[in-house]
Amino acid sequence: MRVFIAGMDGYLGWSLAKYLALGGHEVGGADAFLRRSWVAEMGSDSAIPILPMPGRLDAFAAREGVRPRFWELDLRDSAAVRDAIAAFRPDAVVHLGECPSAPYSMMDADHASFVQANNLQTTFNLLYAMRDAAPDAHLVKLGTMGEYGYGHVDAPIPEGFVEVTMQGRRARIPYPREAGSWYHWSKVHGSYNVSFACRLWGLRATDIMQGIVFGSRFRDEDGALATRFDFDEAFGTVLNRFCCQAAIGEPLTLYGVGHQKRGFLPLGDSMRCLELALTNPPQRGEYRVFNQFAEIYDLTGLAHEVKAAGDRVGLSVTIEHIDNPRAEREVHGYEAAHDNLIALGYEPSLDLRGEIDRTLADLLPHAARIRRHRDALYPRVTWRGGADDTQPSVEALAFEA
Ligand code: USQ
Repeated sequence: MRVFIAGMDGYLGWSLAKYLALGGHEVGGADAFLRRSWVAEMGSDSAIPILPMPGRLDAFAAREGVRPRFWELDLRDSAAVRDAIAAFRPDAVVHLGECPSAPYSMMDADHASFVQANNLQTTFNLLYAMRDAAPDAHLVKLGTMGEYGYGHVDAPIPEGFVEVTMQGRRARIPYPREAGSWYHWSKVHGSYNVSFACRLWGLRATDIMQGIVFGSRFRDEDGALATRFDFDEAFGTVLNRFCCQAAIGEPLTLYGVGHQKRGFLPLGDSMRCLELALTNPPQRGEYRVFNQFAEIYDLTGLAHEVKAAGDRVGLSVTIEHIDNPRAEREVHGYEAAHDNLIALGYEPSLDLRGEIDRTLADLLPHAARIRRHRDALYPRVTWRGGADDTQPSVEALAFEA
């Protein structure tokens, strides 16, 4: 299968390029390296050193004998995107080219606009390029479990749609979204746009509501092939940040009470799920939704798992509750379905301890690198822009079921 990865230089993008190429797929991709500059803007860097794209491709070709094709282009450039899709003629397009950070989108008006504009524009450019140059291809679009919100409805979250009875009649409607940042809302808007494009032009798409991906790799490999690993407050996600904090003896930063629950999955599970979605495409005109996560964890439980992993290798790890910079529920129930991928053969790996041990082992040789950017571990971006009591409370923000 010929797969085009939009955003091939990122944490997931580079991993997926390797994973699919190793699986015998023909891989092409594009990137403008914006993630590298966003992380630099946050005063940080990848904890694990990464090569520039030509070096990555050379290293992969030398080791594996195949070289993914690469276009250095900005996905906001519609003509460049169309030309690349027309040249590569993909069977599938995976859209990993959005700005994936909630805190980055909450910094100020300019960052809010940037994240939403970037994420909608890149999606439009891919949709139009597919309509014109690859109408039979399958779009795998990264959405997020965060589209649904957390704990505002006391019932399990379904996969995209819900059956309701309205005035005595049955209807299948999109599950009500209740995102918690401008970034997460950009994914909601993207979902509606992709769904409309399927109805309008007969495209086929899978919208992946992915949980929080963690871990440093999906297999053993040498440093030249490493994927990036962020730990700053904007581009590092919670479990990866905890591992970096543990590696340099900084306290694990639990925001608020710390009983937020989220769906998580290791990097290798994310790759496996994406391949399952790709190799089992929907029909022309079909828009489907997969919830993609392995397990739901409570953040306090995760912090204790990282502390225990640190103890196993002689680190002294502490856990600190800090004022929550976000507007979110800190104690809530959370259940969500993830049956669609399991029906396609996904077996969640369920080895949280092993993943954390491996991640810590990968990070410890780079402790000095992380320490150089330790300030980036502490949150400065707040959802309400400061301590203003007149702002709405989390309860007021929540959707009343
Ligand atoms: N949190 C802490 N301490 C930290 C960092 C985060 O307690 O040091 C908390 C946050 O307050 C939040 C939870 O951990 O309650 C998750 O935060 P996160 O930064 O790991 O994840 P989030 O902002 O939700 O976004 C990340 C990715 C995003 C993806 C999403 C999947 O950045 O691209 O869409 O995870 S999900 O969370 O399922 O929506």
